Amino acid sequence: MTSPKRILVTSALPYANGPLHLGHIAGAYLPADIYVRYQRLKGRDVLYIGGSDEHGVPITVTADNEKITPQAVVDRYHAMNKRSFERLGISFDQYSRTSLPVHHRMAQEFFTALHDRNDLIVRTSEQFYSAKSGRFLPDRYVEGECPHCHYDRARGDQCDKCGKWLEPAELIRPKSKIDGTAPELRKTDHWYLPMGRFSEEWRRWFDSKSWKDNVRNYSLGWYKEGLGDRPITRDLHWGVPVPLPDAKGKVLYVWFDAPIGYISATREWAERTGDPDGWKRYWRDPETKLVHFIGKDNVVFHAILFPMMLMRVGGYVLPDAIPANEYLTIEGRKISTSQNYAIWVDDYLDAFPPDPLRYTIAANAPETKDTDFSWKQLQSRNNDELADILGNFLNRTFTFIHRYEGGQVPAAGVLDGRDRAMLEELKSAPAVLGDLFERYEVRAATKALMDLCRSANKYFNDQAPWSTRKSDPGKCATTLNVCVQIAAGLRTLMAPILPFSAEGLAAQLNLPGNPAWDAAGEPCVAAGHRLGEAKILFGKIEDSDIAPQIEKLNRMAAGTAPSASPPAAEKGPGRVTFEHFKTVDIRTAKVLSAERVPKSDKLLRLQLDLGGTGRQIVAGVAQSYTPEQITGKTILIVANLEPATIRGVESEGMLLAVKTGNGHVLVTTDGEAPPGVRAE
Ligand code: B3M
Ligand code: ZN
Repeated sequence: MTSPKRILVTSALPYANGPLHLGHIAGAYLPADIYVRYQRLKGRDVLYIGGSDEHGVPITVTADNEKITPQAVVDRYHAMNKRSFERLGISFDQYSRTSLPVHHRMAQEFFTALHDRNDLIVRTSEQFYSAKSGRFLPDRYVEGECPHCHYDRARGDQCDKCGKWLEPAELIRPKSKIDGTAPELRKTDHWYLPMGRFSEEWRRWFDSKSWKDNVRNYSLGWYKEGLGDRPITRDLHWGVPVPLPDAKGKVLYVWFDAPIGYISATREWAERTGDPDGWKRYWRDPETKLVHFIGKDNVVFHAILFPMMLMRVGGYVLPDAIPANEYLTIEGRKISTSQNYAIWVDDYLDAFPPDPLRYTIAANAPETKDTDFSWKQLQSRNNDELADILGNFLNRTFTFIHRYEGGQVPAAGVLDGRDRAMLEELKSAPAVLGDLFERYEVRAATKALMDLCRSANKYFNDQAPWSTRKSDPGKCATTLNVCVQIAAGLRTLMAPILPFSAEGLAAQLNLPGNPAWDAAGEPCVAAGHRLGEAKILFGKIEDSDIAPQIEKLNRMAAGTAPSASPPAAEKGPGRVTFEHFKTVDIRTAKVLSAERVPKSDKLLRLQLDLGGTGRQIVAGVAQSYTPEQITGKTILIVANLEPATIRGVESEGMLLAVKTGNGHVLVTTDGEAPPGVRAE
């Protein structure tokens, strides 16, 4: 494979309209980050671009719902998502945003270039207009009766009940969602990209490349339907203004401006790094390899619309690969933000370190079909693979050397066949893994990495240094030396997928500095080298750690969980109505007896008096209260929580406690209160 002169990698720009969930990560971010980290280790000139998509109707809808400005919405979620990516180790060179002036200018330049070459056409259509609010109403701002199934809350563009696509004018008794009035239809002008006109030019380019099946199929599906004329402007107040004098109140369609965001972000990066023209190298030199990482719902925009825009404006590189992923489901269900069913990245990271998630998703990436994430799977991938294979191998090696060799790497003697086979396997690993990364096959690369760890662990077992230490000290020294060479190789080979652990490993190896991919297969640690302190790299994930997460998902599935919102510290869980609050049954309860739940250091099983009736609950306060300390107290519980089985023990309710720096403090009543009384 000839290597490209430089690589420009993009990940889809997430709407700054809500927090990130695991579906986002599996689709467009983790695979891209792994690819980029690998290319950096290869020493390639690679630039990784991302940012927030800050335009589009969903953002104005959120703003209207919360009665804040669209700018406030995007400011909040841009900051939040940028931070979530950092916490997860998604290593953008630039994380930009499309509300920046540099982006508005860039998007307007594109529109003007197409307009000046007569590549756009103007059309008049009818659109709903609210006289009361003095504005045009985008399709999803209008609701009415579906002409097909008579569902009474169909939107202007689609009926959610029967799924049919609608024209706004087809709705029966339409109503504005903003002001409740009956909107009128008004004539309005829009600019269209006549995609049909350019479709053969596009097709020739498309056929000259090799694409993933899903990219090929979605794109050709669109193409065969006829590309037609697509409007690229909208009547909206939020977005990039159309740069024409007769286009007041009109903005560019979000899917026109958003991909240009990749270019503006590169410009922002170039300016920030003191090389204002540097973006041109990446976008205008045909020797750049451009790779778009996206989810499957974004295929046609990246494979057809954006390349066509780039072709017509001219002078830009076109994508070389679009490794689009399928969807990740969670515990067998589709992720849905509108139905509040998801695992939020920040919620995960508040409870667990980033690498186990990166590893689990990478090992099960939805590359060719939808795949499922479950908490049990995270637990077993972490415990059975990261901890018991990789972690175990490293830990055995290091503790052995610290205990018996004073922390210094012993010299290797004569290698036997087993040693040589192991070193051969290490030697071929950079090319094996590298080929898979080059082909965007993260799943297979992750498996190959763990297979190497498995071999290493087995090698340690087979060579049994604990017994050769006495019977054949030379052989023992050789084994340990080989193990350290493998550990040093692993530190580089695992870095794309497990960057945080790779850093931890580098410290334990006492090997600072930037490793090089191609050298990872060669022994590089000198005899006598002093190791750093040995530490456990991967802690175990207990049942009691994932139980609350599973419970949270069950509540989401049952529709009883609070909806997604910024972390409590930033915003609080949001407001509830009094009616809603009244559905939560908070009661006093007296603790009659308590005992520890076997094999758990966090859980207590409590028997409660609820004013004449008994109740059993399981509470995670065992690290702050002994059974003796909690018995006799009057506490507050949520009495109507869905029952759950925690560690095999039935729990019918949840005790209220606050988390402090060093444990939990129970919420109790100020003064005497009988058990079983409802809080109000
Ligand atoms: N914001 C859609 C999405 O988040 C859109 C991607 C833009 S990529 C230029 O799925
Ligand atoms: Zn319908």
